[in-house]
Amino acid sequence: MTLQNLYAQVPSAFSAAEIALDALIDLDTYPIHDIHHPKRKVLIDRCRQSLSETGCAHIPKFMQPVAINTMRAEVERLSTEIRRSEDTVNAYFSEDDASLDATHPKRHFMSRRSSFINSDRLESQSLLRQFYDSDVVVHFLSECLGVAPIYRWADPLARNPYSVMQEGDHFPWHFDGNEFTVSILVQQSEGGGDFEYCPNIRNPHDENFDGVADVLSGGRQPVHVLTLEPGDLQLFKGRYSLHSVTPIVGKTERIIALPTYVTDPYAVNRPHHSKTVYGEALPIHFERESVIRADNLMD
Ligand SMILES: O=C(O)CCC(=O)C(=O)O
Ligand SMILES: [Fe+2]
Repeated sequence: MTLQNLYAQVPSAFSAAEIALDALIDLDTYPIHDIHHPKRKVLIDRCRQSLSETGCAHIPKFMQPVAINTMRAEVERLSTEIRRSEDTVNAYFSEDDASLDATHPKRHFMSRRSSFINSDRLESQSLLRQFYDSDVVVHFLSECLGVAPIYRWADPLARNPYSVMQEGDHFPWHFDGNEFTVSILVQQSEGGGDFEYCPNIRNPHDENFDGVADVLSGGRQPVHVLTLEPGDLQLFKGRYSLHSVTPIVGKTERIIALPTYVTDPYAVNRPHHSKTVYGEALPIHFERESVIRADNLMD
């Protein structure tokens, strides 16, 4: 098919913003599409303040209940695509480095068990994919973060997956390969499944290995806990804030959608990270393995 024919058949990038956003998001309460609306400005100011204080912003009931039901139904239909992985990992998803002292946080390995529906498995009409494709959403998030431009992530597996955690699954302390993550809770477990995080415990100028080591060995001083309700949105700086999800209690799965954003549109997860968390590494992960991280932080 020629490019011209293709353009005749699919929406352009510009018109991609014309998805029915009100079917996904509560635009009456959160008019993120209307750049002159006073409510939008108030919301962005609130998110900015919260992000600078705690590295995290929480917008209750951001999504329409019907959209959450549609996302839950998609996860049910995709249940055979769930990739379960069980492993021991350090907070950086890197391999052991015997040249470092045994007390170094890079040598602190923790058990982990979780499951993802990777982004490349989403249905073509997936609401999660539509949310991710919306330019209105990207610009709104960029303003909340006070970072521009931000991009959708090139990583084909990790860019907007569903995490589906079952009884006993847990995600120990770690940093993300991408800078910014949106979490949309689709279904809460009966117990556990709390998101714990240490705001901005590291930054591009300081890995703060002592502070990280303290939390890995049980220190609770910098730890915040966030409990989400279905439909809530959380915006989070996962590359700078050590974070974890506590073990799931009960038979109900915890389902959460995780659209992710970056400032470098090219870099992807390292192969070891991708294999450990998403169950596989694709050619792109090897091709871009040696891309230097803009922030020089360990991952
Ligand atoms: O499930 C969550 O709330 C966070 C998951 C997470 O940290 C990750 O996928 O990197
Ligand atoms: Fe994470």
